[in-house]
Formats: sequence, structure tokens, C-alpha cells
Amino acid sequence: MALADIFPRTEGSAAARPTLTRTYGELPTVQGEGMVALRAWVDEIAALTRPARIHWVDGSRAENDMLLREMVDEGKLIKLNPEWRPGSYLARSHPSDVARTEARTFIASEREEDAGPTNNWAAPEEIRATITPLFAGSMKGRTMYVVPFSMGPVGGPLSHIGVQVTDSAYAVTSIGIMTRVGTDVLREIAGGAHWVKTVHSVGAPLQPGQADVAWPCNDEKYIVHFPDTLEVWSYGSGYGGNAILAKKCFALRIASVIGRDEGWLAEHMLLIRVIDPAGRAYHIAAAFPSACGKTNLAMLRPTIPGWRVETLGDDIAWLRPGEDGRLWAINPEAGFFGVAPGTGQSTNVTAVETLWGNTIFTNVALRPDGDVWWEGLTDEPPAQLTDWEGKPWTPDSGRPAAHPNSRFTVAAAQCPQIADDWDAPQGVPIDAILFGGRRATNVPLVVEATDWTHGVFMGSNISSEKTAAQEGTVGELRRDPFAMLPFCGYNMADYFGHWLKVGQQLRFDRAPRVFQVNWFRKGTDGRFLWPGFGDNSRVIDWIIRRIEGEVGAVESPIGRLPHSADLDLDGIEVSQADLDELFAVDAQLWLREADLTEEFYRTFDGRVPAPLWAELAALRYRLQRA
Ligand code: GTP
Ligand code: SPV
Ligand code: MN
Repeated sequence: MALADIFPRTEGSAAARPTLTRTYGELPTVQGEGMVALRAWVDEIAALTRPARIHWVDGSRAENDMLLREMVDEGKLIKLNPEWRPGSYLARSHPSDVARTEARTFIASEREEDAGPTNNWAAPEEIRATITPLFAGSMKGRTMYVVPFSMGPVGGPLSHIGVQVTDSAYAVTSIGIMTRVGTDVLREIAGGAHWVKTVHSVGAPLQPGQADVAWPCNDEKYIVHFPDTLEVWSYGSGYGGNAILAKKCFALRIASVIGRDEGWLAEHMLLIRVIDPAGRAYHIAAAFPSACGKTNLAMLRPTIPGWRVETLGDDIAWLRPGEDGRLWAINPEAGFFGVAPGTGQSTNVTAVETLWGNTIFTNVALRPDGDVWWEGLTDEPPAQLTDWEGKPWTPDSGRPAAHPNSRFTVAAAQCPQIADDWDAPQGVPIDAILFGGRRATNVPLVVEATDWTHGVFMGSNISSEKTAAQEGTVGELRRDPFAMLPFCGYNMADYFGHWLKVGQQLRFDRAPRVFQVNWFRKGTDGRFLWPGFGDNSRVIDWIIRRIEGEVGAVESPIGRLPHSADLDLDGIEVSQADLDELFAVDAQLWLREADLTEEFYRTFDGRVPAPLWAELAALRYRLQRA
């Protein structure tokens, strides 16, 4: 089927627009027991937030077109030139609302120790008392949208349902791309399926006659999760994970809690199928912190001949032990909310092709011909750019044209290398799990864990240099265990324990093999030692040959390293000196890392599982002998 058939564009005159906005009190036609509770909840939120109207979102194409047109009319979206970018739009956020705000993100569990030292904890009753007055009347003058969505195929065995109430049409159209939205979800709810309640307000009520702004938001922000009642309340921000509550709030923070209770894992992981020259298929899940290469690896184009990669997911995976002793995974999302800067022909050509149309861009630069641009899309910036804040821009402006956390929102189905069965309800069996981060020093290109427990130890020790995806100082090293530091909805030490427990559900010879990777090691001259991107397939090739038992490995104190002869470097120039540096393990520096691990583990007041302390002791023993 041609993409044009999958994504027909309905252009029409204003007169022909369907009037789908339903006034307050009008309800969808879906009937059933479960609808009573949903309607009661929607009434309750409306009574609190006092919107001018309620719109039950049905997920139709006509409705989506209407919302986009309305936003263009209101100056909230810029329609891009359909000649270059059909069906696509540019949103410019308020300059203060450009990334997830981790300091304003809270886990409101009954007990403080259930949130743990890595989360901002708030007492549920106290924070409810704080945010309820903020939500009171917060939607005045606006439309309240009710968005039923499914994470995973509707009705699938690993899928879960949620409903987001929001006063942001931008959020509605984004959720429409990122999840499965629509009436079939309402039918599941009507039939009694459990659903997670998520409430979102930009916190910018409109007084009668007051003109709206392009990006309404509030200086005060609260992203609050109630794991005991499976609810999310987000106030004040319209951006990304703060506003698309299905994503980090539900599919990671709340889902991690559900997974803890039900025996599965909700992870910040990409998902790919790798096909080797012999046609054998392998499935890999990889956890890297925000803006550390998940979307890029998810869309990998191998530079070694004969290899292929099919995309399954680029940000979140839900993994569950199967009856067969293997670990099965789905991508619960339906779209990509990807980092724009750095995405270009030479780095991620698949993403560039995915973005041909039907894409919402946020905070990228605008070309005079009505197309978009960002740093890294081409080597040379086009002339006469308008930057992400709407100001004229030239290379001499001394600031980036696109915001470093500017992003694209696009349907997964539009990716040219998406796997045919990417939305199979049962998912795929995982052969390898990768943990990684941005480490200029110390961490080798690839290390294999000796077993599951050692792999969990590795995951618990991931550190990474901060990026623009979160507020804070870019480049600062921080611990980001399993790339889940900002996304784990409960005590991280219990989460380590949960990983160990899930391992026990797997057959020892069928559990995924665990590896740590680092594409970002730098030489003393500050340049990346490894070419990265498509050449990361060379590391994947080694990993798969390890799984097949086709190559040996060098035992090191921190894990198993490749024999340099086993790494396929045909066709690239990596000097022997660089290779040596890429795999160097400095025992003194690693002993210092071990001290930091101890310090980190101690912050959990004795909750870190004993097997991980044993791993730490064993690591130190090996390092001291090295
Ligand atoms: P989130 O969406 O925030 O979770 O990010 P992500 O993990 O999907 O990161 P993404 O793939 O978007 O990459 C972020 C940045 O890292 C981009 O600027 C990429 O160009 C850069 N990057 C990705 N892979 C590599 C690599 O192998 N080497 C180098 N040097 N840079 C990379
Ligand atoms: C991340 O920061 O890891 C993202 C973007 O994927 S957001 O959805 O804003 O969290
Ligand atoms: Mn992410």
C-alpha cells in the first residue's frame, strides 16, 4: 500500500469543515457499564477545571484535520509548504517551556520510601491540596478534550488503556500520532477494561474576550504521579513528556509500578530486529538516556554488507517473561517523538525519510520556502532562516537556529524500515539487552556481562553526561541507572530487585544476553573515537556472534571485551591507537567508579539487593588484582 493511501490528506474549504466540537454534556454513542465511571470522572474534572466546552476525541482523520486547521487559524501552528512537507506543521513553544522539567516532576506514593531517593516525593494528600486549586478553573474559556488511548494494540495481551483529559489541542494531535486513539478504545472501556486516569492543563485560563497566545503555559509547573491510584496530574507545561502523558508519565512511571506488581518491565528502550547475512533474525532492546542515541539505533542502516535492521520502537518497551522462558517485548507507542538536531543524511537517513510529511515539528527553524531546518540536517544552513523563537537567523547569530531539544512527532508506520509486524500484540522475543550512555571517558565501546545478575549490576551503574532533553547543565555527569532515573515510578532499589526477579522467570539458556555500549568515548583531543551511527552495526555484529557462540572474548575486570580481530572494521578507518583507547580499562579509574557506586547504593538505606552488593565486591576484587 502506498503511503498516500495510508495518510490521505483531506484539504477542504472552511465552509466544508465538519463541526465536530461537541458542546458540554454531549456524549459519545458508545454504551456500556465502564462508560458510566468514565463519564462520571470526566464530569468531575470538568466541574473542577470549568472548560467552555468538552470534546470527546474519536481519533478520526476529519477530526484531526479540523484540530490542525483550528490551530493554524489561531496562530498556534504554522502550516509548512505542502510542496516540500505535505500535511506538516511547525509549533513554537514558549521559550520557558522547552523540555521535561524533572525538578517539577513528583511521585506521590503513600509512603516516601516507595518513591525512593532518586524521585521527588510528595505526600499524596498534601500535593492534591496544592494542585487542586491550580486546576480549579484552569480550563476556563478553553475546550477540554477527552482522549481515550491505548498503549499497545487495542485489546492486546500486553496493552494498557488510558484516558487523557487536556486543554491543549497540540497535545491531542500529538497523542493522536504517538498512541492509538479512538472509539475502539472507548469500547474496551465500556466493556470493563481498566484504564489509567491522566489530567493535563496548560494552566492558562482565558477570560471572556481575552486573546489566546501561540503557546499557552504557566510559569508554575507540576507533573504529579499517584502510583497507588494509577493517576497522573500535569499542570503548566505543553511540552513533550510533560504534556503527552501517555509517554513518560504513563508508559514508564505508572507502567513501571504496574509492571512491578504484575511481574513485567516498563523500560526506556528502543526495540529492533537485526537480520544477519544468513537471514537469521535477532531482537535487541537498548536503554540509553534521553538524547543518547535510541532513535538513531532504532533506525540503524548497517554499514556492513548483508545486514539489515527493522525498526520496532524508538523510546519505550514493555517486556514480559513468556511461557517459553524468553523475554517478550512490545513497543507500546505508535509514533516517534524524536530529537531533530543531529538528524541528517549522514547520521540517520531513515529518520529524514520518515519525516517526508504528516509531521508536527516543534522548535525547529523555518526556511523562507516554508520548509524546516535544524542543525545537522545539512552541513550548510540555508539562507534567510527564521529561528525557533521566530527571529531572523544567520550563522553569525551566535545561537542555534533550532532549539537543542527541538523535536519531530511522526507516525511509526511512516518509517521506511518499520517491521511489518511492529504492532504484533504478542511482541517479539528478546535476544540481547544493551545499556548505554554518553561517556567521554572510562567506558569501553562494548562490554558483555557474564550473566543476568552482572547485567543488572551494569544497568544499575549507568552514568551519562546530561543533554538538552532535560532542564539543567548539558555535559554534567550523572547516574542514570537503566536510563530510567527520571522515569522509574517507585524506589529504584526495589526496581533493581524487580529486574533480578524477572531474570528468575526466564530460562537460563533463553534469557537475553546483556551488554554495555558507549558510542561517545572521546580522545584526549576531544574527538569521538568511534564513528558511530551506521557503524554501530559493527558492534551489533559482534554481539550477535557472541550470542551464537561464534567468537570468544577477553575477560576483563568489568566484563567480556572483544578480541580486536573479531570486530569487523572492513571499510572504516579507526587507528590502532584509537581502538586501544576505545577498549582501555583503567583499573584505578574503575576503582573510583566503584566508590561512586557504593556511595550511590548507600543512598537507598539498605534497600539495594544483596546480589548487587556482591557484584560490587567482586568487581573491586577483580580490579585490585588487575
Ligand atoms: P530521546 O528521544 O530524548 O529519548 O533521545 P534518543 O535516545 O532517542 O536519542 P537520539 O537517537 O535522538 O540521539 C540524540 C543525539 O545523539 C543526536 O544528536 C544524535 O545525532 C546523537 N547520536 C546518536 N547516535 C550517535 C552515535 O552513534 N554517535 C554519536 N557521536 N552521536 C550519536
Ligand atoms: C526523553 O526525554 O527521553 C524523551 C522526550 O523521549 S520526552 O517525551 O519529552 O520525555
Ligand atoms: Mn526518551
